[in-house]
Order: sequence, then C-alpha cells, then structure tokens
Amino acid sequence: MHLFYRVSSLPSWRVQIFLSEKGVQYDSTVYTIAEVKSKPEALLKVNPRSRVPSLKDGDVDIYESMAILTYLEQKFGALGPSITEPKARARVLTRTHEILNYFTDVAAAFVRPLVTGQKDADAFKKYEEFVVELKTWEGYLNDANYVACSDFSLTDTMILPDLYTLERFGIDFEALGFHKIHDYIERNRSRPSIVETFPKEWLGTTSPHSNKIALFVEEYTKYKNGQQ
Ligand SMILES: N[C@@H](CCC(=O)N[C@@H](CS)C(=O)NCC(=O)O)C(=O)O
Repeated sequence: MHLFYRVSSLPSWRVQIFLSEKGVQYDSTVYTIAEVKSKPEALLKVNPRSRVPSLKDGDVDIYESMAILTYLEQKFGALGPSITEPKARARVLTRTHEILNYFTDVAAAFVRPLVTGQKDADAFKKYEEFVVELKTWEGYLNDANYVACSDFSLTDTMILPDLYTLERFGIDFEALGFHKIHDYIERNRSRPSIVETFPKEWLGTTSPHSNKIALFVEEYTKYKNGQQ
C-alpha cells in the first residue's frame, strides 16, 4: 500500500490517522503543496486531479479522502469495537458527514481570510457561525469521551486534525469556554496515532499566524461589549 500525502493537509492527516489506528504498514510519498500543484507524474498516475491524499493498493488506485477512508474501513474494519451497532454506526456516519459538510467549511470560512490577511467584511458573522459550530461539538462531547460514541471512531479521525490545526492558528478553546473540546484535544494528544501523524515541524513552534486570531477575538469581544 502506498499513500501520497502532504504533512498537515486535513484530508491526508485523516487517512494517516486511520492507517495508524489499524496498524497498517505502508510506503509513502510526501509532497509539499508546491510539489502537488506541479502535478508529479507518480501522483498523476494514481489521481488525474493531482491531489492528496491518494492511495495505491496493489492494482487499486483510489483518491478523495472520504472514498479512501470508506475503502479502508471495508478492508480493515471500522474503528472501535462498538461501532458496528446500528445506532453507533448511524451517529458515526452522521457526524462524519457533519464535519465534511459544516464544521470544516465554517471553520475555514472564518480562519482563512485572517490567516491570508484578506479584509473580510463578514468576519464577525463568520466568527459567530464558527462559535455555533463549536457549541454543537462541545455538546456532543457532553455525552461521551469521543465525538460520536464511547469509542474512538472515524469521526474522531475526521475532527482531530481540524481541531489541532485551529489550535495551531491560535484558537484557545479553553479561553473561549469550550472546556470539553479542550480536554478532548489534550487527552488525544498522547494517543499513538496522533503522536505518529502529528506534523513534526509544529512541535515546539508557534504559527506566525496565531496572534492574528487572538487579536481578532479581542476586537470581536470589544465590539460585543460596546454593543451592550
Ligand atoms: N476533496 C479532496 C480534497 C483533496 C485536496 O484538495 N487536497 C489538497 C491538499 S489539502 C491538494 O491536493 N491540493 C492541491 C492543489 O490545490 O492543487 C479530499 O478529500 O481528498
């Protein structure tokens, strides 16, 4: 099995966590974003769109992270002993797709303009939408130690890369009052699949963008206080 991926790419990281959870040995080609965009021949052979992650399993070529994860689940079994129980399975599928269709997009809509330094007239509104999403996930963590059920599942492989990336960009979940999310990311920091796949260059360093988010939250808080 050969995985083409990029360090810290959310869809790549999700596949890496799944493979690590299952203890699957695989070869890999690690690209930078510039290399992916330059459409390397080896990647194009597996994925004509030249995107990561892409997977070669013998003579099977597969791309699109959700397709890869579904393929891997069928091959190696779902994560977590209780996940085949229909209610747990339904929750894992629903919440996994909630991340793909809401959480990641809402978080990116807020964070991306700040990080890239674009002026965004809707920044406060996007931040409020992001906070609503965080409240939803904080609520899910009231019911269990993991985001979909009592065991580590596919949904955890989906959301943890988002959460560690948001933290890297300066979101302080604890300071914002999301104590369950804060505890959840702290608890999982030492999980072997997270240790193994965590971007090594992030360790002991801070993102050059992290203070932009902190400054924005300060500005937003002042604006809200001024409204009262
Ligand atoms: N929907 C795809 C997204 C894959 C994707 O866009 N990956 C990015 C890296 S995070 C990429 O390959 N970008 C290359 C480019 O933009 O040309 C998936 O879930 O796998």
